[in-house]
Amino acid sequence: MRTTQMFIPTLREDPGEAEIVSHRLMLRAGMIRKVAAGIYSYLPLGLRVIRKVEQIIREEMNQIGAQEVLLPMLSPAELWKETERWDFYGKELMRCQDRHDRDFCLGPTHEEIVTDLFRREVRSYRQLPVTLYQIQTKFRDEIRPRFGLMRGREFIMKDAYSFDQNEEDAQKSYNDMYQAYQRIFTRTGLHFRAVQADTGLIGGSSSHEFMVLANIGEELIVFDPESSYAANVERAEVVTSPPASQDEPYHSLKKVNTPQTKTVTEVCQLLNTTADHLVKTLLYTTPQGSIIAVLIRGDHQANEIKIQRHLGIHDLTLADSDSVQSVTGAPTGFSGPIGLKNVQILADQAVQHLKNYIVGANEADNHYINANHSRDFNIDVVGDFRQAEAGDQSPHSQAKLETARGIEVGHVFMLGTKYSEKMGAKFLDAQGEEHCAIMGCYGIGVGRAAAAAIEQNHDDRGIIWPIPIAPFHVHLLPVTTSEQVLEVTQTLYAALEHANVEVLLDDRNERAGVKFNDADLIGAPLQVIIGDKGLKQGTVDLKERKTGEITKVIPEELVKHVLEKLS
Ligand code: 9G3
Repeated sequence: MRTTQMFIPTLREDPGEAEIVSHRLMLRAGMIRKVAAGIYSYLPLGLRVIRKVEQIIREEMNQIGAQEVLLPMLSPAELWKETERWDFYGKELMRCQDRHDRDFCLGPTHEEIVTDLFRREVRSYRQLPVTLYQIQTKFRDEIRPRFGLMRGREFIMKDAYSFDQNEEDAQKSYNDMYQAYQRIFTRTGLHFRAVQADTGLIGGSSSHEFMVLANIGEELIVFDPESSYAANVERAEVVTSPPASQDEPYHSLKKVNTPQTKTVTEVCQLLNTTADHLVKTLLYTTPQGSIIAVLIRGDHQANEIKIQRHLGIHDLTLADSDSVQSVTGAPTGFSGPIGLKNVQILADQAVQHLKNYIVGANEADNHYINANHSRDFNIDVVGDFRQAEAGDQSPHSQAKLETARGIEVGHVFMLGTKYSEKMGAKFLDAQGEEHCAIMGCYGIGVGRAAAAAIEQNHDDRGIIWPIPIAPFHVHLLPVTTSEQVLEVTQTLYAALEHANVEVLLDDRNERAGVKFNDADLIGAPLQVIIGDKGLKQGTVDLKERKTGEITKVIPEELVKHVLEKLS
């Protein structure tokens, strides 16, 4: 391709709205443009990368016998009502009506559609197993779309669904997919790790997330440096250590004045103690409008996913200040479990082992010291409600867990019969008996994988594409318009194309510096610089984008060198 024939609107300046490297560089390199919040157009260069990622995915999906389909972008409400997800998902599910006032949503995922397809078409165990996949644009009306393709509202997903006749086969489908994902992310050149993940409210037994390790990652993972154990913090189970001071006597409850202390740190400073002697009382509003309290040790972080999973609900939100005031009679920052009426009290297991701790007094500017559960108030449920953190005991070895940040680019779920039961997706076995199909579902964020590749492969000049997903392999850069330069450029361009090398020829009438800057920004793994000085010696410069290393080669041998470097 020639630059003059291609729509590559590069930007010299950093776009202000871009908070992360991949977003900034995709905008600057002319790969994407924003249309509305979380909604982007893919320009030619961006689309080439997307297509490369998709191609790798297709090859690996086909390899394990998954078959490509294309399901509709609009889903009829009826199917979502069958699984009760029409009401379960709130505003994130983008709803609309057709001209007959029939309800639809923009497909955020396709379990309902594919399960409906299965129940209509599959009768017999002889038609199993079947795994269907698609690469399609999804829509989720995220509250805070940001980071470009990383968290868009409209995004390209590869989603796959497996149907099996028994657990054993279903596990095989899951494992095949897991292995395919390993190959896909390895082939795309990403540095990633598969971690145990939360199955959320979807339920089911196994789930793994494929995390690209990067500091801007929104997911926190914990891993055991001495075993293969790695898990999303949301899922990571917390192993409780036995209580330290069992025989400390109970002291009497005492209210103390703690003016202007709203944070754990401030209270601890004032009372001259440490956060592990304090218990936070977090008040949450359930979707039904009731308030629950969750007690968490002061130095621990609540894990809302774990709390939601325990309650079997989805939309748990921290209570607003009005609700806090009406339930506790005090402003936020002074909530406590003592005297709370009609509020279910959950406590993290670490709280169970505490004695004589500090809690809010449900009164402005006051806390209690020497609070003790059972004596001063009752806990309704004890459970694992906190986030795992670095330094926690590994559940799989004697080691302490470490944390890392990751970008979730893939997710595999064992679904079991959750959808097939609700929707009646059944088949007949060899004895003529009916069974629900056992399902798995599997997703890859295509645009997110491309963005993640940039997060891991860039420098301060621009993108450094891994070869398998680079929009072009070679960027040809003639630096003058002399006859000799133009002639050699033409010959090399033709020779590279002939050798099936994907080459971008910067044929613009621009200064060398402008071309170099754009080439480094766009990030083709190889650059070929053709200048008069070199040609006098009979050579052109073959430059590696990643290392900056330059090899002087004679034009006749350029293709050979390029092919060597690309292989
Ligand atoms: C919704 C909305 C948002 C959602 C979902 C449904 C996440 C939803 C989970 C999944 C599970 C798997 C197939 C590919 C692999 C992942 N956000 N999930 O189901 F209606 Cl608004 O998507 N789906």
